[in-house]
This record gives sequence, structure tokens and C-alpha cells, in this order.
Amino acid sequence: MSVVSHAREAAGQPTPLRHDWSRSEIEALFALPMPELLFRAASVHRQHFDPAEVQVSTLLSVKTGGCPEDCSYCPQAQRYHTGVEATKLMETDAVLEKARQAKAAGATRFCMGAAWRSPKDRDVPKVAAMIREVKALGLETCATLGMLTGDQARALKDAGLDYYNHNLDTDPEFYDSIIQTREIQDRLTTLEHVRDAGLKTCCGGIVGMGETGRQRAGLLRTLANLPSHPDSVPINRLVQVEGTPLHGTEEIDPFDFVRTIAVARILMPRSMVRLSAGRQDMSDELQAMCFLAGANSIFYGEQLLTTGNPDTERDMALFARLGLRPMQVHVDAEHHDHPGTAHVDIIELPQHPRSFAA
Ligand code: SAM
Ligand code: DTB
Ligand code: SF4
Repeated sequence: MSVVSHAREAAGQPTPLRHDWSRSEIEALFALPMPELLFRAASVHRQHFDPAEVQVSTLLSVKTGGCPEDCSYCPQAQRYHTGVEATKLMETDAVLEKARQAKAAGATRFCMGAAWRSPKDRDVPKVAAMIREVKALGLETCATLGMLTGDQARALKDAGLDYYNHNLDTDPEFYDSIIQTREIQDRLTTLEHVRDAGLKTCCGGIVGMGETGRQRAGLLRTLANLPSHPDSVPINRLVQVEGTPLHGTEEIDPFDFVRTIAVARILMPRSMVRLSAGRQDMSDELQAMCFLAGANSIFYGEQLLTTGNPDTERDMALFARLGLRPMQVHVDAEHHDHPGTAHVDIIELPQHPRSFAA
């Protein structure tokens, strides 16, 4: 980062968004003394967000396991023996029941995940029905279904989908060591279809997979240099699942995890940086450091897709202890611009849901 942009941040002036980061500039941020890195990230965070607000999303696996891909971190790949049982796509009513529970617990975004390489065209109307009805509950909607064609992305948008999650997962240089059944270019193409359909993008990656510091910088560089910064950037710490090839990988130093969050915040100042998978094994103090480093979103609810997440009570207590509040959104699911297209107004509300009250 230049001396000029650092001076602008210190003076509280927003730095222009950049899409031309070099790996060495990013490595230099990682190499800063921790107090300096946290100060810079916290300064950027305050330019665009209230640092006491954290966006709260709940995940549901609507189709679990049996996936033909070989992602070496994933318990849902059929080829690994992880004990995850393959299921069919859930019925809409069952999904809605989970979405109602998530809303009652204080979530504002509901993310539906499917263990697919890509959805079949016949699956899309079924997922579209889920999206329409979840949206009608007043929740923001997100889906993660694998690779999408342009037509599929537009169909999901027409159903009222707000966000599509599709991660780069790792540095293009490390990618082949983690996944062989599809290329990073396939992911970039799906992201292009998602943006072209007018959907917001949720795109991040996983750390703690044995990557080097240079490769961690490379992941963040690829994310920040996308044509537009992802609206949400999930930073997952590998959840090691027995039976997957990455089980037994040396764990990432917790401070390097915090550095990854801080650098993501600096590179993508307007994005929601999500402290994602891996929270269950983190201390409250480590999570607090991540919030100080600019994380402002979490997955909330006792389950991620197939693995655990902190209890809602623990998260509510953590928010109360740290003086954090869930970021409020109002989703106007009733207003239609024209038939078949839901228009979303997201307005910050002053009230906190009871489920998070201190
Ligand atoms: N099948 C779709 C796909 O791969 O895009 C959607 C579901 S997939 C499980 C969504 C993301 O979950 C992956 O891209 C990866 O970043 C994350 N993920 C999966 N297993 C994980 C693990 N063990 N630890 C951390 N993140 C994981
Ligand atoms: C993301 O980046 N992380 C979430 C969500 N997007 C879909 C998934 C984490 C999965 C962790 C392993 C599991 O529970 O199966
Ligand atoms: Fe399949 Fe997605 Fe898991 Fe890869 S990450 S094995 S595509 S469910």
C-alpha cells in the first residue's frame, strides 16, 4: 500500500477501490507488524461500516453428499469415506421450516447449499421455488449449487435470489494440488455468469490447507482483482474431516488466520468479510481478534453444511460480551418490478432482534 493511501485512511478518507494488486504488495501487508496491520484494517473497516455491526447468515444443506467432485477438503465428495450420507434434494416445506427457525433465531440471510458439481436444469425450478418462499419470509437469500450456466443464473435471479456463493477456494498456483475435477477458470466463468445475471457475489476461500504465505496472498489477490469485489468474502479455516485427503494437515497459526482477515479487509474495503467455517474450534479471544481485524459477518446456527458451528447461545453471549450487534436488513419481498422479478430493498433497521438482546 502506498504512503498516500495509508495517509488517506489514517485521515478517515476512503481509498479508491483497486483491482490491480500485485502479489508482492499483498505479501508486504502480511509482513507488517500485527499492531500496524490491525490498525490499518480497522481504519479501512470504519470508512465503510459500523464496526459494531456483524452480518448474520444461516446455512442449510438442501442436498447433502454424493458429490462427484474431488475437492480434497470436502466431506461431501462421494469418493472419500467420511460417513456423510447422500440425500435427495429437500422438499420446499422442510427448507421453509428451517428458514423460519433461522429467522426467529436472528439470522437475516439464509444460504442454501447443494453438493453438486452443477445443478441439472430440472433441479433449477425446485431451487427457485425454495428461493421464492424463503424470500417471502423476509430473509435475504443466498445459494451455493456449484457451476452455473448463464441461463441458470438468470433463472435464480428471477426467483428472487440475492447472493450466489461460489468460492475460488485457493491460489490459482495451489489449486491443482487441491482439486483436479474442474479448473479455476470454470469458477471464474461461473462468477461471470452470476455477475452478468445481476446477482450479488459471495466468493472467498479456505486457508489452513497447507498453502504457503505466498499462496495465501495469491488467493486474496485473485479475489481483489476480480472485475468487481465480491459483495461477501467468506474466509474459511479448513475444517479437517476424517476420510478427506486434507485430514491431518498442519494447522494454520491462528495469528496468520487473523492476518488473512485483516488483509482481505484492506484489499476489499466495502465487502462483508465473513469469519466462516472453523469457528467452532476458535476461542472467543481469537474470534474477537478477527472482528478487530475487520471481519463483519458470520455463519450462525449449530450446523454449517455437514459439520458443526458454535451454539447460538455461545454466539449471542460473544456478541453481548463484545458489544456487537447483528446488522439489520429489511427485505421487501412483496414489491415486484414486473411479474417474476422480486425487487429487494435493504434498509438498516434500528431494532435488534430479541434473540440477540444482551
Ligand atoms: N458444491 C458447491 C461448490 O463446491 O461450489 C457448493 C457447496 S461447497 C461445500 C461450498 C464451499 O464450502 C466450498 O467451496 C468450500 O470453500 C467450503 N468448504 C467445503 N468443505 C470445507 C471444509 N472442510 N472446511 C472449510 N470449508 C469448506
Ligand atoms: C463458504 O464459504 N463456507 C460455507 C458456505 N460457503 C457454503 C460452507 C462451509 C462448509 C464446511 C464444511 C461442512 O460443514 O460440510
Ligand atoms: Fe462437491 Fe462442492 Fe464438496 Fe467440491 S466442495 S466436493 S463440488 S460439494
